[in-house]
Amino acid sequence: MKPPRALATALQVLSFASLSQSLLTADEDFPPLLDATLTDLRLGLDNNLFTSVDLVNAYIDRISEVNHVLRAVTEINPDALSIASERDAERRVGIDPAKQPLHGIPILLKNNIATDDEMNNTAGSYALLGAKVPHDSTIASKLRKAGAIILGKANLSQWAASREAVTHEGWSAHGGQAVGAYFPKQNPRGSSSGSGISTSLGLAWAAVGTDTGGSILLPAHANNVVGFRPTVGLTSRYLVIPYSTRQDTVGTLTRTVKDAAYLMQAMAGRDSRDNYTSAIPFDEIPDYVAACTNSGLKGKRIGVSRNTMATDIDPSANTDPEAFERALDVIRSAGAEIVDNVDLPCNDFFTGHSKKRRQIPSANYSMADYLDLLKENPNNITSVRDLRDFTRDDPQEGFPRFDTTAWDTYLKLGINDTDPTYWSNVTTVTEILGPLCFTGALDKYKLDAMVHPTPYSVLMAAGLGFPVVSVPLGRSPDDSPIVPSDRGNLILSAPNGPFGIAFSGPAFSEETLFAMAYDFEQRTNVRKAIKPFISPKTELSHVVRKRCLRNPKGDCGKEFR
Ligand SMILES: *[C@@H]1O[C@H](CO)[C@@H](O)[C@H](O)[C@H]1NC(C)=O
Ligand SMILES: *[C@@H]1O[C@H](CO)[C@@H](O)[C@H](O)[C@H]1NC(C)=O
Ligand SMILES: *[C@@H]1O[C@H](CO)[C@@H](O)[C@H](O)[C@H]1NC(C)=O
Ligand SMILES: *[C@@H]1O[C@H](CO)[C@@H](O)[C@H](O)[C@H]1NC(C)=O
Ligand SMILES: *[C@@H]1O[C@H](CO)[C@@H](O)[C@H](O)[C@H]1NC(C)=O
Ligand SMILES: CC(=O)N[C@H]1CO[C@H](CO)[C@@H](O)[C@@H]1O
Ligand SMILES: CC(=O)N[C@H]1CO[C@H](CO)[C@@H](O)[C@@H]1O
Repeated sequence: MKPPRALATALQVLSFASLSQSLLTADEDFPPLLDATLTDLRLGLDNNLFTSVDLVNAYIDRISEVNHVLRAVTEINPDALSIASERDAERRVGIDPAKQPLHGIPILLKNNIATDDEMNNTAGSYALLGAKVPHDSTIASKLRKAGAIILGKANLSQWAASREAVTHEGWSAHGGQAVGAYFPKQNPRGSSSGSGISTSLGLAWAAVGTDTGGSILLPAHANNVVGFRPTVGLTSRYLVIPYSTRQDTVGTLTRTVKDAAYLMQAMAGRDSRDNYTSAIPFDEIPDYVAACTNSGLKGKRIGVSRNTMATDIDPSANTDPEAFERALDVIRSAGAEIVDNVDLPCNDFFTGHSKKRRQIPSANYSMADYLDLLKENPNNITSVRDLRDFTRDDPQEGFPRFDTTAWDTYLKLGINDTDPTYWSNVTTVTEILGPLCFTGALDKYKLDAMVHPTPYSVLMAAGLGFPVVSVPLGRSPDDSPIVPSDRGNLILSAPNGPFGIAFSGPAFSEETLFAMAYDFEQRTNVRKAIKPFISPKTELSHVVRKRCLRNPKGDCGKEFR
């Protein structure tokens, strides 16, 4: 039987369209780099629509378009293009994307995660410029094994915010002042500032950050990206410039929850050179990517602590109480139970007169241990005292406008973790925050997690070393006030300022956090609706077109004829 005439014409048009598509590549075939996910990039690479060299070129062009304003990236890996062309050659021979999902994918590292290559690892200082590590940090080496291309280093609040008592967020002596892209002079929050900005604008597929007390969560919140802060010990800190051994954790800034799962999967695991990783309770890291399903919230019990949200923990916070209530409705409609008004009796621990006590857990600097590992150390820096002295003496370090008050305090107290009172103080603190507060509440109310506007999730997790994931929730309305930062010439909140919502759980509950965060993200999907006011224009189509015009006979195939 012949198909009716109209249908036949439609079929003809269809097949003509797909035929012309296979002959001609259109700009729309390339994933827009502002939002490209790992799946988008994998598909394009694995189908030869573009190469890793194209990707690296596109990202370098995008960085150079905006970096003079945003100062998000401090160094580009001089070897990035040659590594990309090695990955391209490997892909032509054949790779197993299931085994190496990050194969040929460019990422940025916060400039405190060391690589044994041409790049510096300075935490944004001149003190460590030119210093050399004996080999890659464990994180960098795991990422390379997963096939990733380390594209460059991202700016940060200098020394991950351990230099000044009140930090200039996003500023480092060597990297300059990083700013966010959602309103002019936006405080990008810190300390993984460049990692948040770069990820949000598609200057790389994703970025790695570190979190001691909000350093992944707050930049994720302010820059409209997903921030994943794993349990301290899930990722190795070996050859990562430390702030506090007890609190530091290496995590991710990505545009989607599933991309965080891919990146965490590549980074998590035990490492004999960081004994905190021996606390990992499973022999094999759970499948975080598989945990990302559309029923991740179903049947979960999730607590909300109103007394935590009433504290002055972070008055800045571009938060919107109505958006948060709507989020609770989304969570309920996904089949989770919200257990409201959970009492967290430790809130005053973080505020008012007892504020000082929260410094106890951070008092140890393992800085000396890190410095001791350096193969080359041009300024002979071996201790926090040397760092403080160098910083005060070298005019490039911006002292005294940028001070050294946090170091001064620790040096004056003279305490470290060999002090007999250190560990008993830590035990006291974790008891107050844990059984008497957060973990106590999880047990008492039988909760899987708690949910709060992101800034309210920071301190408890930091004190306990627990995991948190922050997901974009909204933007401040056009009539919201313009609030300056208390440090630097920056704006803390203003119209269009993004904010996030955070799920917090007990130690090593990452798999459950991924499930809940993914489900929530799929139901709300707000990131793409929030637009930066400045954004690079270079796309993969431009780079591929340029390559094909230059060398039409190369491996261009039928593109852009
Ligand atoms: C690292 O620092 C050295 C010393 O200042 C500099 O010469 C070099 O260009 C830097 N490396 C990169 C990749 O920027
Ligand atoms: C790591 O080593 C320190 C100091 O030796 C010790 O106090 C701590 O309990 C160890 N951590 C783990 C997770 O084994
Ligand atoms: C560092 O120490 C070496 C060896 O003692 C010395 O030659 C060099 O001048 C010192 N560098 C600085 C900047 O003090
Ligand atoms: C650590 O503290 C102890 C006791 O307060 C002190 O004797 C020791 O010198 C300190 N060590 C370091 C590396 O500062
Ligand atoms: C432990 O706490 C006591 C009392 O608050 C304080 O005097 C001491 O300096 C603390 N020790 C350390 C290592 O933080
Ligand atoms: C790659 C890049 O643009 N680096 C810049 C980082 O910031 C410093 C100081 O502002 C500039 O000198 C670098 O060129
Ligand atoms: C400066 C300082 O106190 N460093 C100590 C931090 O903790 C490590 C052990 O984790 C000690 O070896 C350092 O001496």
